[in-house]
This record gives sequence, structure tokens and C-alpha cells, in this order.
Amino acid sequence: MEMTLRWYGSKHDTVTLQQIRQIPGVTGVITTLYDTMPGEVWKEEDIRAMIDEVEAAGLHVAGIESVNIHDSIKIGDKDRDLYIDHYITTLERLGRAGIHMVCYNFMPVFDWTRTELARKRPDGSTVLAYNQKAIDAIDPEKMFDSLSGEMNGTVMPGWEPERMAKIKELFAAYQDVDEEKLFANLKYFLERIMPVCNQYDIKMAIHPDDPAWSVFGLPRIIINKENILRMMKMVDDPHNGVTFCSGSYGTNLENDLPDMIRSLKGRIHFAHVRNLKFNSQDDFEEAAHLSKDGSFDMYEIMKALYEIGFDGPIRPDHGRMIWGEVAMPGYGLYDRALGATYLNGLWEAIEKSHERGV
Ligand code: DNO
Repeated sequence: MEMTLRWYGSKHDTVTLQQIRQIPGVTGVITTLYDTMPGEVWKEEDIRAMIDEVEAAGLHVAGIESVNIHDSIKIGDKDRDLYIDHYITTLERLGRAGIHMVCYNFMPVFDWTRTELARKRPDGSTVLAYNQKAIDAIDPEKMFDSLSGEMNGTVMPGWEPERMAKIKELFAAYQDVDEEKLFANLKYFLERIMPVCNQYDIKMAIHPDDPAWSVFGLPRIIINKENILRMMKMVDDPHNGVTFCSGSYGTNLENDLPDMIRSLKGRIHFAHVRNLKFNSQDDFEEAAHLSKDGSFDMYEIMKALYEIGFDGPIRPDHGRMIWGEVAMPGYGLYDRALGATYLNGLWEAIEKSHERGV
């Protein structure tokens, strides 16, 4: 595996490439062209400039998170072929530029969903949190307004104001899209892009829906072992793969994370590893990465990745806000650096004990 950090580009991120370079064991970044909207074709010169900037800092672009999918493709409306053509052109350009892993998601309307971006913990740190009762009480159209005050002046992925302004129309457009239709639209998309993925060896890595169930009545399909295996079989090509995000699949306590990892051998192209602390069945917060701080056994998660021979990029996921840092919620430097170091430590220990046959 290769340890990486997500980076939003010098225009948007409070964390610099120079700082990332100094985290022991981090050799790559996962980034995107943050100013492009879903459906836009990425310009070759923008891709080049992004790669050059990262390489000038002594790092490399280990993959893209995300090339976002236009709503027409998820809805399956009359414009989908046009937007799939755009997507294919972007993939070709990325492939020619030497990029071989692309993360994306297939969530209708909202990307990941949290109800608090700065819940205070007893140690004074703040974390992202989710409470189902709060979701049940909120009007989805007000969701953006309720969170935007906590974004520290940043624009969080999936919550761009341009999209949120059209929320009513978006909900209406998804009216007839149920789970089966969403699966069918995903299959259609994958079948069309697989030839170019094969040609340029681009590993597509679908990010799970977060939380792993339907919110606001919108269908969500990438939520558990059964559905993700269905998706892998539906388009049975090694380039059709997964971002294994422990924090997203882990929102549903019935998901056995190490078992899911083992069942996806050869199809995990990217890993997001973080912990969650459940306060009750319907309330969780994003704890520190350490097993002891949350509800997951991080050693078992890393061991399962090791045992299936996972060799793609991995990144610590959302960190807590600590030591007075002001940054995009979940994406500060300090706690993610601690997370990377902890995960590297687990990996080293697993590697060495396996060599010794322990
Ligand atoms: C949240 C992230 C998601 C993820 C996308 C992938 O911080 O894990 O926004 O990047 O869902 O397309």
C-alpha cells in the first residue's frame, strides 16, 4: 500500500504540499480539479499543472478523488450519453497523464451527510457527527444552510453552493429513481466506460454511500456486502472496483468490515481508513483513528487489507480538529498526520509479524 493524504489544491486547502511531504511515510496525494463541476471535461493543461505542482513538492498524484458523476447519469435522463462521453474524455486525458485510479460516488443529490461539523469532545477537540433524529427533524432543502456556518469558510466536497441552490429541482429529478433504477444506471455507466479504463489501466473505485442507508427518502445502493458484490458481478471487470471506506460502511454496525474487505479481494483500489465512535445506534461521531478511541478494531481492518494483498493508495480519513487548527472540517493537518502515522505503525507491525509467521 501507499500512504497518501487528500489535498484540495493550493487555492482551497489550508494544508500545504510542503507540510504533507513532512509526514513520515506519506509519499502521495489524492486530489482533484476542485474548480470543475460534475459533467465538465477536464482540460489537459489543468491536469498537467496539477501533476506538476504536486511533483515539484516531491510528492506524486496517487489518484483522483473524485471525478464526479453528473446527475443526468445517475438519473438516466436524455443527456446521460453526452455526459458519459465527457467522462470518457476526462478519463482518457487522465490515463495519458499517467493517472490510474479514480474515485467517484453514485449518491443522489447529497454526497456524504453529517448533522454536525464541529461537535465538541471532552478533550476539547471537535469532530464531525451524525444523529439520525436530527436528520429526521430537518427539511432537506435547509440542510446546506444548517451546516454552512460550520464550514470554516471552506467549501466542502459535495456541498458546493451552486448545487445546493438547485436542491428543489434535484429532488424532483430523482423522483422516479428507485434502487433498481439506480443500479441499472450505474451498470450502464460502467459498461460504457470500461473499454477506456482497460485501455489506460484506470482503476475505478466507487466510494460507498455515507451514511450507508437512505436519507431523505433518496435511494442509496453502495451500502453493504451484498450490494457491493452485486455491483462487482454486474460488471465483472477488475477495473470496476471499490474505495473501501471504513467510516462509511462502518456507519451500519451490521457491516462486518474485515469480512467485507476479504470478500473484495482484487477489487479494492483505494482505502479510506478511519474510526467512528457510536454513542447509540443512531448517533456516531468521527473519533481519532486509534482503535481505543472508537468502535472499530483498526488492527483487524488493516490486517484484512494486508492479507488480501492490497497494494493501492490508502489515506487516513477525516481527522478531528485539534491544537487550535482552523481548516475544512475533517481535513486539517494535525489529526490526519497522527492518523497516517498510526496506520503506518499498524501496517509495519502486521508486515513484520507475518514474516515471522506469528
Ligand atoms: C468525504 C469524502 C467524500 C468522498 C466522495 C467520493 O469527506 O469521503 O466526499 O470523497 O464521496 O466521491
